[in-house]
Amino acid sequence: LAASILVLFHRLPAVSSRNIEKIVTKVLEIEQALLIEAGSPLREPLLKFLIQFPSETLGVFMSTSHGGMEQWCRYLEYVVRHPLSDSIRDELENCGDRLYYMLTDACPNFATSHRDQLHFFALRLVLLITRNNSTWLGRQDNLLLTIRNLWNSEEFHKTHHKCDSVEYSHWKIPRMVVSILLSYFKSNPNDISLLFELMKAFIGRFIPEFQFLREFLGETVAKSYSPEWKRQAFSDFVLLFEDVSVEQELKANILQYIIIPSFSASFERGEGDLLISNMPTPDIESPNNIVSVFINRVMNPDD
Ligand SMILES: *[C@@H]1O[C@H](CO)[C@@H](O)[C@H](O)[C@H]1NC(C)=O
Ligand SMILES: CC(=O)N[C@H]1CO[C@H](CO)[C@@H](O)[C@@H]1O
Repeated sequence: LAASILVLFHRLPAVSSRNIEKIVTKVLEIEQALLIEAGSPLREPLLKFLIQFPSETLGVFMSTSHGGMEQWCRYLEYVVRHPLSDSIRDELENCGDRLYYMLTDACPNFATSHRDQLHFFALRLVLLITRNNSTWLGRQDNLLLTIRNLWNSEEFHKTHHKCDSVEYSHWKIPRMVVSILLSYFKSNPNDISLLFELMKAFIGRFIPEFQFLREFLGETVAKSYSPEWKRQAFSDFVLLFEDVSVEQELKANILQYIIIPSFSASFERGEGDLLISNMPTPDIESPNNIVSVFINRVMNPDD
């Protein structure tokens, strides 16, 4: 019965956006009372109603009162992933600032008890948007910088290396962050330092696996990136190698996961000369010859 009432809802002009909060609250209460969620018969009728009011819907779901509530988050994720929800997805792309506020605690009104969930939820939404639109994050400077800083903070790595300090449902956060940043990198492959930073995923013990990152490095970077890109990556690596503030393990990972596989793939394909030097005679020692750079600056850095 409740489902048929909802089916009617999106046909009734009198039911307006002002009722969104009440209706959603009611439906989620019913689901909770009946202990049904994924298979609930109310989900789709409610969705058909909500997609008519994308901005009001997102306003309610990302509001200070509901933004960090798990059941609301799960329902919105269902909506955002649904094939009928183009209107919501388009509107969500306009919410970059809102997502930024949610991630940076710039909304003091959010209950602190919901803070972790709010961060998780904001990252989840960013991930869903980037999966759908690979260029979107490149236009969200603040958001991108915040997520990148999060990944580069020691605190983040300390927290997520221990499963007892993170709620079970938040174990996926490192993988979500890497996935978001990698998707940005794929559209901005000249941001080599970002790819280097992502090699922190292989330091220590994160709970999630980063198989997709390994595959990207092995298949895409090593096998399809140009010799010019690889030369640039190498010279960026040499600079980073000489920076004593960068931890050894990160340097080792960049070498192991990016530089060596990339160079090996090029050598196998006979691109060796292009890679080694852009000079016409690659065997002459020159600062541009990466073999001599490697020997002089990486293997014998004290000379
Ligand atoms: C993706 O995002 C960009 C930047 O926000 C926007 O201009 C573009 O229209 C979006 N593309 C699609 C297919 O939604
Ligand atoms: C532009 C784009 O890729 N849109 C897709 C986003 O994802 C939904 C499904 O989740 C597709 O139906 C859209 O076509």
